[in-house]
Order: sequence, then C-alpha cells, then structure tokens
Amino acid sequence: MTAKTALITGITGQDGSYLAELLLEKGYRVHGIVRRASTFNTERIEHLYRDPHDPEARLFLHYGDLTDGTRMTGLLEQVQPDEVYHLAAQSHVRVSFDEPEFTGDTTGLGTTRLLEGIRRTGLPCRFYQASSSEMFGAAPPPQDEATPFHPRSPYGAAKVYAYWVTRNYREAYGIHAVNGILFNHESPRRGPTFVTRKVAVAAARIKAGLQDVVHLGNLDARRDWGYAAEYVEAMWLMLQQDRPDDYVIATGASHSVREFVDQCFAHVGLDWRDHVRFDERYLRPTEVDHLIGDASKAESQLGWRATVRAPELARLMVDAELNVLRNGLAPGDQAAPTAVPAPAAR
Ligand code: NAP
Ligand code: G4F
Repeated sequence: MTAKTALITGITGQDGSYLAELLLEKGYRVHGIVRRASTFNTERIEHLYRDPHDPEARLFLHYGDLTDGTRMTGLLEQVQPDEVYHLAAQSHVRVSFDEPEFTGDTTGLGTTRLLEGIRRTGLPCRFYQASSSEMFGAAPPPQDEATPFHPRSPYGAAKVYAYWVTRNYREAYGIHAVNGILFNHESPRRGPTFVTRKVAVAAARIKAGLQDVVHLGNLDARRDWGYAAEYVEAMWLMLQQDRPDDYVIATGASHSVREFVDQCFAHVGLDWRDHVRFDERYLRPTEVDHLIGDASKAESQLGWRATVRAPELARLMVDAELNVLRNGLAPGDQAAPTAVPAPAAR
C-alpha cells in the first residue's frame, strides 16, 4: 500500500512535533509548514529532520504563513495531502487580549483559508481542526460535545469561529472535516510562557539555586491537564473514522493552578509558598475558571483514553527541566536550535 501523505500546519509547535513523530512512525510522508523567522524556530523537530536529498527522507518543510491564503492553497496543490492537520494558531490566551485582531486573523480566518483551499482545489483530503476547550469558557463543567460555547477571550472567540467554519465546510461541501476539542495538554515541549512549563522550569531552577522566585497570576483557575504526546494519537484516530465528527479529548479530572504549582515544587522538596509571588500582569480581563472534559464519546467511538494525569505530568515536566540543567543547556533550550537549517537553505 502507498504511504499516506500528511500536511501539518504548526509543525514547529508542541503538538506539531509530537504529531510529526507519530505519523513518521506510522510510515507517513509528512510535510510541515514553517513560518519564516530571523531565528531558527524548528528546534522541536530537529531530531526528526533528515536531509531531503536522502532517499529515506520523509519529512519535508515549507515556508508559509496562515495569513497568506494564496500560499496555503499553493501548498495544498503541491503536496496533495491525504490528511491535513491544522494546528497552527496564535495559541496564547493572554496574548490574544493584546493582539485580538491578529489572533482573529490567524487562529480564526487561518482555518477558512485552508478549508477554502481544499474546496477550490477539490482535493479529496481529510481535515483536522485544532479546536479548544477555551471555547467553553464560562460554561460550567463538565463540558462535552453538546455543551454550548461561551468564550472568554479573543482566542476563544476565534476558535469558536474556526470550529463553526469547519462544520460549515463539512455540511456545505461534504469535506471530511473534524473538530478535535482538546482540553489543556502539556509536556516538556510546551511553550515556556504557558503556566505548567513556566512553573516546571521555575521549580527546577529554584532547586538548582539559579533563581529565587517566580511571578504568577491567578492560582484559583482549574484546568483539565493531560499529556500532549497522548493527545496527538486522538487527532490521528479522528481522521481515520469513516464519518467526520467532533470529539472532546480530556482526562476528566481538574486541578487548580495552585495544586499544579504545589505538585511541581513538592517534587523537588520545596514549599511553593516560599517562592511564588503574585503579578497582576498575568491576569486576564476575563478568566476561564473551571474546565473538566467529558471524553466518553472519544473513548467509546475512537477507543482513546488519557492515561497521564496532572500529578504525573507535573513530575515528568519538572524531571525534564532538571535533566536539561544537568546536561548543561539553558532552561528552555531543550534542543539547541542549530541542527535544522531554514527550509530555503536546504
Ligand atoms: P503552539 O506550541 O503555540 O504551536 C503553534 C504553532 O503555530 C507553531 O508551530 C507556530 O509557529 C505556528 N504558527 C503561529 N502563527 C502562525 C502563522 N501566522 N502562520 C503559520 N504558523 C503559525 O501550540 P500547541 O500547544 O502545539 O497547540 C496546537 C494547536 O492546538 C493550536 O491551534 C492551539 O490553539 C490548539 N490547542 C492547544 C491546546 C493545548 O493545551 N496545547 C488545547 C486546545 C487547542 P512558531 O513555532 O513559529 O511560533
Ligand atoms: O497555561 P495557560 O496560559 O493556558 P490556557 O489559558 O488555559 O490556554 C491553553 O489551553 C487552552 C485549552 O483550554 C488552549 F486552547 C490554549 O491554546 C492554551 O494552550 O493558563 C492556564 C491558567 C489560566 O487560568 C491562567 O490565568 O493559568 C493561569 N495562570 C496563572 N499564572 C497563568 C499564570 N498563565 C500563564 N500563562 N502565566 C502565568 O504566569
């Protein structure tokens, strides 16, 4: 059987890197869209990269930006993917209050640009939309596929738009398009300004004597935190179903930010109260107070279930940071950005 071809937007992000690993393991040819930056932004995937002149190479990178619809359509035509995993977004909720218009353009309209590219080219590919539990916002927990959305940020509102445009292209044009409504998922590859990674890095550095305190915002919010490496398996499973549908992916348990902080610091034998300071700059104008996902539909229809819960996640993330410190890399530099040259230079 010929290997399938996947196109991943956001391949340089946390989820993109785990998904690329998974698909390569499954024998796919993987094409990823990378946005041009003045510094390397491919550190999370450098371990997967092989010179494209190598006949064994199955990972290919292309420059592209979600704001550029012509380029998105051109890449769809060029790559001819069987499956498109649309993961790229301005994904930071706090930042979306500072950059609401840009967030709407990338996180919202970016989805339309890709779907419109699929419609215009007539490609018979399947499409995965990275929808988010942030769409539920103020809706009381537990949240499932039938819970009405009440977004509490420009990011959440952009994701609601993208969710509905995905459903609309499915209904209007018969595109095999699905929404994965993923609750928070974390890992040592998480961006360093999201709270779990920020706290894991801080706990390790404080233990090592490299800093004394970390500044945080709201400790009362509760999240359903799972492990990113497991969640990308659910994305793949969704696109293997005969009928396109939408699924919640979550652990079914929630913890407060305070509890997660406590778990990280306790793991290195520290009391978080001695090291955490409040800074109002990390508060949001409107907060999402409580998320707990009910992923029973994914369990019954996809056979998917989370196994890693927040306490284990806290330990594995802090251990990863301690390992980085022991190996002499700067925190956050888990893979030094040297090995993968920019796409045009290859
Ligand atoms: P992430 O680490 O922030 O990665 C985002 C990716 O999008 C990066 O590769 C980034 O490129 C790329 N990107 C951003 N703006 C772009 C643009 N204008 N054009 C092209 N690429 C652009 O996010 P993640 O945690 O992997 O999440 C993946 C997706 O799932 C996102 O859509 C996110 O909103 C959604 N989601 C995440 C979670 C979660 O808990 N992680 C939960 C629900 C939904 P650079 O590397 O150059 O920045
Ligand atoms: O880690 P966070 O920034 O993640 P948030 O806002 O829940 O968003 C993440 O999950 C969404 C899924 O629900 C994704 F769609 C989205 O792309 C992103 O991946 O913040 C978690 C909580 C918030 O309540 C925040 O107010 O932690 C609180 N918090 C407290 N102090 C902080 C901080 N958040 C950050 N980023 N930094 C702080 O210092």
